[in-house]
Amino acid sequence: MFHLAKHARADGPTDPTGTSAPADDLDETLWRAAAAILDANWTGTYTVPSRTLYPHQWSWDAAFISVGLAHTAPDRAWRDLRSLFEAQWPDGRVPHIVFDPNVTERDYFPGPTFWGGGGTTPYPGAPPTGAQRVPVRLSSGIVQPPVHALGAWLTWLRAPGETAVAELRWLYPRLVAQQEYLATARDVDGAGLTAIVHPWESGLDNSPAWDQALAAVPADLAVLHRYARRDTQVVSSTHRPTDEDYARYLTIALSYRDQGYRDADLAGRHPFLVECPGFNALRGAAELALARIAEVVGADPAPHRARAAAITRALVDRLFDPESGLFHVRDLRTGLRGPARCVNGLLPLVLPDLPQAQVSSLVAAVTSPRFGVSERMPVPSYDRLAADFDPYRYWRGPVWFNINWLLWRGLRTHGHDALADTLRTALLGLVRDAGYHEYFHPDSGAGIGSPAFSWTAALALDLLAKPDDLD
Ligand code: 2M8
Repeated sequence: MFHLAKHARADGPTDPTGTSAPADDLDETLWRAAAAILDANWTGTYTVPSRTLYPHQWSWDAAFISVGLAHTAPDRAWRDLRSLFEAQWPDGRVPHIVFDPNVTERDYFPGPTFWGGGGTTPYPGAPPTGAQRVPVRLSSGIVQPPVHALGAWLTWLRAPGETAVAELRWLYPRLVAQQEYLATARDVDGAGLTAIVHPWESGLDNSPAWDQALAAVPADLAVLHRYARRDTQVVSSTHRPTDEDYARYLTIALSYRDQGYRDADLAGRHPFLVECPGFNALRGAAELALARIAEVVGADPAPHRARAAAITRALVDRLFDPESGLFHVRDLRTGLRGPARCVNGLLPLVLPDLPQAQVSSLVAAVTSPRFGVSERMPVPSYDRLAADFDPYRYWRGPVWFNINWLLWRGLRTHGHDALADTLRTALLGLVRDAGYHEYFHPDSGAGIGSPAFSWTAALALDLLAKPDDLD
């Protein structure tokens, strides 16, 4: 076990002159570089994913970031999570972006005006901000995968103590409300799985997983022309979604917004409703983390364990395809499972009670030519053998650090330690050679996107520390 306490600071920036030393000099260099990125991206109350591309707070980024901060600055990990949950809506949803009022609309699109349809309230029915200056931050109205209970639990494990218990007490009812929202308002088919209402809710925004369901949404370029798309002004358009797909994304978001972000009767009126295996696997993992948190704060862990087991069963029943050996998305508008083999189809590995047949099948996929992990390369975001595998375009081929960190944990959970070690070697090799990029070319390993990306740095800290607990 790595001596985490040596690196943990109560608050403020990580001390670059600290004298504690990880196992070897190379790791110390990597450690300090990662900690420095988290310092540079810290705003005072939370950490931005990237100063240049994502200048607000993102939901699942905050959870991954907390896992890294737990090693270097646990007080900041708790502050980050608190900051996000202070923007939780009354119905329990945790918005996917919480906006910084000091950042202009020009610096990120879609910003608060888009999501607010005028930009004056953080959620329908909220008191106005403006003149009264109600201290709430504006947000988007969609969600991201609920990795926060896991982030909170791992933060507690890595830096336990009285403060951590107090933070868990504050967070626990809010995490429960988040899960409750996803389990009720978003269980559109009543089969025990959450439906996402927008590809961006998956976190794997532009994945081929959504292509089949998206094809039914009109690509209305007039919608696109009403707004100024910013991403392609700062990143090559060959890396980002096509204009047609981006028009579909805006159309879906506007449909949800213009109906007040209501979830009742979604099936009859919303153009995109999909069950995602990655999202639901992480919801199951969140229940298991909540069971552990419940034990610390004096609540009953049993209902959380029961819910996790029910999610695992529903995933296997509804989203596993015995022919491909992977989990696939299900389009609730047609009832069809999507054909694309995507990395979200591997994520149920994070569930400890996944039946052995599915575990074996997913492990075989991780080592197959389609996803083929080696000491040189982690798992790509999409099937390498697919005709439309694209090494540059967002989530359609490149390697992402957060997904691989989750798979690393999943492999260890199921006792595949040697394969997990191979994956860890590959991940650390990537950042050693290329730096803490947002994502990586799946053949050359070259860094792409933001060069100082928070979750890459945060999760590399966790890999470097190699904690031996997997609770
Ligand atoms: C990417 O998503 C945002 C929209 O939410 C974007 O492309 O502008 C995704 O990679 C998402 O998973 C991530 O949370 C976000 C911020 O890092 O960037």
